[in-house]
Amino acid sequence: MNKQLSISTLPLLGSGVHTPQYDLATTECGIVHIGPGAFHRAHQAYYTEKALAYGGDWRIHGVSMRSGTLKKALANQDNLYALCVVDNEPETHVIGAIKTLSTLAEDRDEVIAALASKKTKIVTLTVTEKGYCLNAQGHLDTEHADIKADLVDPDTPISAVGLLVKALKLRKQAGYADITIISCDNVSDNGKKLQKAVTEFATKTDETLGQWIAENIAFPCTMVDSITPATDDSFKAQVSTTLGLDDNWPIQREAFTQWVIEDTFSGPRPQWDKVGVTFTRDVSFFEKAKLRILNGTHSTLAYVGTLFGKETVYQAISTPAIKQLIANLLSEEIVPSLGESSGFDLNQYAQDIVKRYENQHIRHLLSQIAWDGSQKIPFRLLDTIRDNIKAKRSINLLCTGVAAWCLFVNNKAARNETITDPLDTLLTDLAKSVEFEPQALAKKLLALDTMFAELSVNESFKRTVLDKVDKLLAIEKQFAREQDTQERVSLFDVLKGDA
Ligand code: CS2
Repeated sequence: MNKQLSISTLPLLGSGVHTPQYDLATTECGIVHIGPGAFHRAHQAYYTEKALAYGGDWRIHGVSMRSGTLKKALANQDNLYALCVVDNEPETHVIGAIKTLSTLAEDRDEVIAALASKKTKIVTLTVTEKGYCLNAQGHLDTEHADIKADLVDPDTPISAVGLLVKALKLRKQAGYADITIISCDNVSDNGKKLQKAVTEFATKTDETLGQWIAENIAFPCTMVDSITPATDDSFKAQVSTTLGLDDNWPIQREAFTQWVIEDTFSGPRPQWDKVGVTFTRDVSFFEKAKLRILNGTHSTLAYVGTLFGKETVYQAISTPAIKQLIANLLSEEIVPSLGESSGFDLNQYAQDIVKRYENQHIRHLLSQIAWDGSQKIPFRLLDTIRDNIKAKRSINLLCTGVAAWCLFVNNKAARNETITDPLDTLLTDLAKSVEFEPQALAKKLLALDTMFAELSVNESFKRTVLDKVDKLLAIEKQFAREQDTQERVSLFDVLKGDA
């Protein structure tokens, strides 16, 4: 029976395990992170862990907006956890950067005090696309239930935006403007959109607060990247063996990791620059390239791969017909949408990302990437479609991902399976209303202007998606009949044609 990972059992770890290189007993928090999920613990917490070796009170106070699961899981291990790099050259790091974990519902006063504290100089967020409560135009969705509730009662916020405004109101009263708020989510222009949402919300409650935030608080844009599959029991068991200690919630990720941050701060920061973080004046090209090339192909793999019976990214990209589709989607439609940027070899960047998908050590479930499609697809595929329509380039393969999502929704609903998406009830009801007829459902989904905005009335776009729905259904039946077809048939040849 293993002992539990904790500060007191760290000395039992073998020399091959990287352990905190700063004093866990005396190093205080300087960062509050909202949404300490697997990606935060694999990415920002890793960089901060390494930067802590260069000094400063930069440990993290993690705040879960709803679930108390993480706080409970790490409570008896001093919030330490193992981060395992699963690649050709594996590594194991014990991360101590997270000093405190709170849950907003249970620890509201503690959370507000941490956000308002003079010691806190940075707030980072990974609340996923849906956590920003934005509408299809990228503005604060004042019709969102959480935003409406917070506007009625701004002193007991339940949304991330409302919580930030509450904290900034206290900081304005105390004169603590030296804080930077950093979105670390896959949202285009993430810092700008967060700043707009926060200032719009603040102005509705107190015009001078909105103005103070706009004039004093920096919301830098970022690009974040590292493939971080969910933790499963077999990985947990493997970590216990590796460490010789039990860890209730270890994290795994690929070796590749990248963090690009716009260099506009309204206060101090950890020495992230010393541990590989890139600071730059303009993040937009990095962010657009990653969102479209990686996340756009990820979502396409998730829905097309699931349709053809694949379970993981590796299985999907290892299927010749699907790999060719992704290669053509990149070369014919996504990379051309990005234009040129000096010193940035987009074709090599795209090839490197496909190579990352072929990492046999990573079991990245398509079902995980398929979550929240109504929130992800606008950033990952629809913006690229808009640019290609404007430039009169093909959108056939981009629309294939949208069509595959329509079929994904239909199949989940028909099997009475939960669709992990903020619009789950609406999506399921729409599928039922057309008795799971794919074409009829696709037409109803494409009419959702909260997701498709002006594309919901673009006849050419809708015709193209409906054409891909038909073609995917036909080829799905052929693949089901003849398993080996997946080796021979060129999905690209089937799907490249215009409607
Ligand atoms: C994935 C991302 O789950 C998903 O939607 O596409 O989490 C992806 O793994 C990361 O953005 C990679 O940096």
